[in-house]
Amino acid sequence: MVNFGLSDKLNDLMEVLSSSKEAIELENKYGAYNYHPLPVVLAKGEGVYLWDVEGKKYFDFLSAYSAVNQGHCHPRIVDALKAQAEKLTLTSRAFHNDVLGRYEKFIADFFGYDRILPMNTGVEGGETAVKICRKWAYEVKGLPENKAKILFANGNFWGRTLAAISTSNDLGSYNNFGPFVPGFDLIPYNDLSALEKALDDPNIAGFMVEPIQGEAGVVVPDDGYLKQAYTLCKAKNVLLIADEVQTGIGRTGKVLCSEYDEIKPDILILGKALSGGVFPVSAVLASDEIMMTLKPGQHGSTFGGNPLACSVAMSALEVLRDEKLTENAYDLGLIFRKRMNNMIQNTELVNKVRGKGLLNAIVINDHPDSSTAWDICVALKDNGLLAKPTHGNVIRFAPPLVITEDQLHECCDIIESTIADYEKTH
Ligand code: IF1
Repeated sequence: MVNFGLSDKLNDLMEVLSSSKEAIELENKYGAYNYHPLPVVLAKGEGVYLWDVEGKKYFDFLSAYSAVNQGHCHPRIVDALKAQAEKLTLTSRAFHNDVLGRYEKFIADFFGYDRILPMNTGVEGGETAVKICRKWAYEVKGLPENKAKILFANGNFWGRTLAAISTSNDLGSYNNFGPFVPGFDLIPYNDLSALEKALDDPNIAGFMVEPIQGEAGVVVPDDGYLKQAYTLCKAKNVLLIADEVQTGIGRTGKVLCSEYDEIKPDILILGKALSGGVFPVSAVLASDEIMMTLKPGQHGSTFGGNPLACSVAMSALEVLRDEKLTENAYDLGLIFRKRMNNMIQNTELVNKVRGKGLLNAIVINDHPDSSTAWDICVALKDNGLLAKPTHGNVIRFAPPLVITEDQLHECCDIIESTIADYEKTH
């Protein structure tokens, strides 16, 4: 206990404040500067709420980039974690375990695929999908060795590995990390004629795409884009790979965002909320024809498919289903965008709202390099709501899918009053 020579209450406050300041100082002193977090130190999470070390309560409107769809520390998921953690956490895939097979059947049936390859992070899911697509291209489609190409859309984001940044057109993601992984071509997002033209190349193996581009600023393509992209790919025997790491698990008001276009991606990548934010869990799902091109020893990971991850993921998917979180996301998303669109009528500061379900964003009417979006997020924080800008002047709003209608209205009140106050004072 540090004695600041003040009254007990003040002393306690100073103690906690110092711990908040201390936490940031420790990160600044010992951690890599690969993030620029909002100035808040969180200590507790429950449902839609977060508390900082000073005990201040916030609504979480980022959900750890859509990894906490089921709400922070969901009791059913935490219980599954605890129960498994006291039995068996990791065997490696050198041996079988009594959870993996049950999980594989559960998730394959849940999403309607023949097979799953379990991994840990979203980007490992993407890497796995790229490898499986290439393997299929050589051994099933019959492309010439090392000639397979996979198409990606401008503005894509699927992680930070060298393959992932090799497909990026965002300087901040790839600058000074070369040389890059070959075999990837970029086309404009939401542009079917560009895709059709690119598919004339006989060496195209796959098209990997997000149904809504999250990092690019919650960019929603035209209705039917994914459906028509799928049709174009099928006509050329090209695999459509859906990166649903951020849009999946109920986030956009459907279990998978691809469902809006009534398509079943050839390869599906899941991550983030597949574990409810309790543990790193990702998965790649595909048909027998595609998945069985991988033979023993050709791909894997130490933690991939570990009993802890499998138990947590089954529980996280049960919560999604049993608590009807997808339906809630759909219904509350309509309410949220209605309120935000009403807000736009009364402010110059925001000129657009976009999204599906509870993956939404507002576009700030200022230069992308301005600090306005950041400053508004700091003001939102002060008013009890945590959100973060993505790509300059876009603020993403993505609360846990457990949010109630009343809580949503309370958050809209906070957003509207913060925007109004900011506009008055700037
Ligand atoms: C960071 C962004 C979001 C993803 C999609 C795969 C992955 C991600 C659609 C990889 C990860 C995270 C990464 C995290 C911040 C966050 C993010 F801002 F970076 F782009 F959500 F939009 N596909 N997104 O969004 O999953 O390997 O991270 O588990 O790197 O800063 P991962």
